[in-house]
Amino acid sequence: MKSPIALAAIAALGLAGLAQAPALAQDHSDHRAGPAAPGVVSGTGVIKSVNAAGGTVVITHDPMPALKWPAMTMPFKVSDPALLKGLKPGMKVVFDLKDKKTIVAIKPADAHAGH
Ligand SMILES: [Cu+2]
Repeated sequence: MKSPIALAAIAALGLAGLAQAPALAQDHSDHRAGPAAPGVVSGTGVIKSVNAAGGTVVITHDPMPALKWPAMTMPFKVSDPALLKGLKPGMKVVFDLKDKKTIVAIKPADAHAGH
């Protein structure tokens, strides 16, 4: 007959194994493709047109896996029309998009652009 101590040890191991599963699941739920700011994801694309007065910009953006968006051409609002200063059609840009609709940061993707 097995000792009560051995049975307790086996039970404890079993519980430890069960307790680990949710902990691992939690780690994965914390994974995020985008940056830390809530609701903001980064994207890249090419500017099609700029409407500085209206505070909008049309971008042919690359796929954005964080939003499950394929590549497409679409208009975006910018949080501040000043963000559009110096941007021209044909420019490759990187941008931060908040709540899937408002660009809060945008700049040429080429670090040497504008030099
Ligand atoms: Cu889009």
